[in-house]
Amino acid sequence: MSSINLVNESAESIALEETRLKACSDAPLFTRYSGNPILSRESWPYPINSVFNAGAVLLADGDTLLLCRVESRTGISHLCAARSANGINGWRIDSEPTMVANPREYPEELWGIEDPRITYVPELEKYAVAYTSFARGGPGVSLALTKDFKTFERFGVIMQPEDKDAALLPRKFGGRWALIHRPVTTLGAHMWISYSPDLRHWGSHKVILEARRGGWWDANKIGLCSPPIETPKGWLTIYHGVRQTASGSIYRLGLALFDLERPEICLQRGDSWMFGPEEQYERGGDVKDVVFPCGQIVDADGDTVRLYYGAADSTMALAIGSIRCMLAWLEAHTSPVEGSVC
Ligand code: BMA
Repeated sequence: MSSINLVNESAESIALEETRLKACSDAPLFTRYSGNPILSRESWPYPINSVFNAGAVLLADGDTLLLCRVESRTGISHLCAARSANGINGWRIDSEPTMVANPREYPEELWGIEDPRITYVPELEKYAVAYTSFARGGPGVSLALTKDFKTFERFGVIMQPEDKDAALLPRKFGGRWALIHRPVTTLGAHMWISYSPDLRHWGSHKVILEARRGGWWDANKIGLCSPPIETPKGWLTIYHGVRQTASGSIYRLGLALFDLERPEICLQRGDSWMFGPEEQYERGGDVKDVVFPCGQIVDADGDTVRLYYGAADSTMALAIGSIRCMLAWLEAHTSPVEGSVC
């Protein structure tokens, strides 16, 4: 398995170029960092069970912030921020949980909060954190705004159970905010978009990407991974597909592209998965055979993508890809689209 050593400054540019060339030809489109996993329970300043499925954002001071899902030894998850100057190592982890469930005020958080996706919203000059709130009714989507990842303005549950895998798009469309999410309905576990004038009241719900059926790698259950990336060709979107097998589920990653101005319109969808569990830390853990990104950072070159993903619901790992290559791969591997839903 090829991997790159980003810590070795002298080898970094060669390794990144190798990564780009390799990524343009075929899957996997992402090359794992050789020092994976980058965060694990041993990294933590207080006792935990596992750290995984972190949202990611580049802060104004250049630090990478990961808002990690941390499962404590009660089994309940909270969120904890880890900051690093290079996004690879030297993580400074909050000494206490950064955001914990508050079931007194938000009963939908009774069994914890999970899997945050972070979007910087220039119009609000705030980060929007869409996360899973978990309680008796099942998982739902909750939203909070923050400027500093220290205090959070909570909006409570914005999509009732069963719903998860949500991210806000960073700007309005025709005066309305847009949220991608994954409700489970009688139609199945598909990806939807909903619109809102105020981030509180949501409507105009539409299916945008359907789980395939039968033997497909993404049959029956899909969901958004990290927030879509804005490119000149459209919203480049990494999603997960869940393959049910006799020995359990396999979580792999695929690509789709949505219209820039009308994000409910699917333009392209890759036919095969482009990244899946291969390494030991992805194949074994609390939940085996899972790669689950909730965040990525696009570097200053506008092309290099640092994808941060939970591995086997146990640790955090990093893989490097390229927007140019993902778009080229999608062009070459797309299935024909009929109508506006892929
Ligand atoms: C999904 C989510 C993720 C988790 C994955 C694999 O349904 O709950 O948080 O990583 O399952 O267990």
